[in-house]
Amino acid sequence: HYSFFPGRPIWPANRRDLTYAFAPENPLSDEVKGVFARAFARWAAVTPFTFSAIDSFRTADIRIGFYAGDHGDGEPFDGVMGTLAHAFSPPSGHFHLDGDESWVVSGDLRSAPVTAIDLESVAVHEIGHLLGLGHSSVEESIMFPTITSRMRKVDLASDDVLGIQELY
Ligand code: TQI
Ligand code: ZN
Ligand code: ZN
Repeated sequence: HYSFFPGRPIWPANRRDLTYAFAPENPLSDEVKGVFARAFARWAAVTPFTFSAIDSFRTADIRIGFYAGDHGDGEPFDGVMGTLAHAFSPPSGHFHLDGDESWVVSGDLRSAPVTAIDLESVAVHEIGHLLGLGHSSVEESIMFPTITSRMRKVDLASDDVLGIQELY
């Protein structure tokens, strides 16, 4: 079953068209940007939200960056494996990914390195957190707190949809 953050924080009712931007210090390929666009689209399909990429990192609602190790928010990343990414509860919009991971953007996960992590799977999970979902006890759920290397799980389960539709 789905859960929420303590105090049930959500994006306020006048914030449904959210913008996102990538940290200017690590330019990303269009392919990587496309992965995030697809991940946002999965949530947009079942919520009142729209998500648009903009150039201005400073003014975007959701700010996405890849960082290695200590990156100034008190939650340092830990190198390969371990913590992969973190996102903060609404309406913070901070979405950080561990720059030391072997992120897989496309292609065959079976031929990827043993430590490869599917970027879209992690992005869909973290966007759930950005919107206010905590972890779920349902194994099929995107918000179930287990991901293994070379695993791909990108489709929202009915538990994820019920949870987000209770919030919005
Ligand atoms: N990052 C954790 C996560 O996103 C950070 C975290 C731990 C967290 N407890 C939390 C965030 C409670 C919000 C609320 O869950 S992670 C998974 C999963 C991670 C973990 O790098 O460990 C995924 C990133 F769910 F599989 F464990 C992506 Cl999909
Ligand atoms: Zn961080
Ligand atoms: Zn999580």
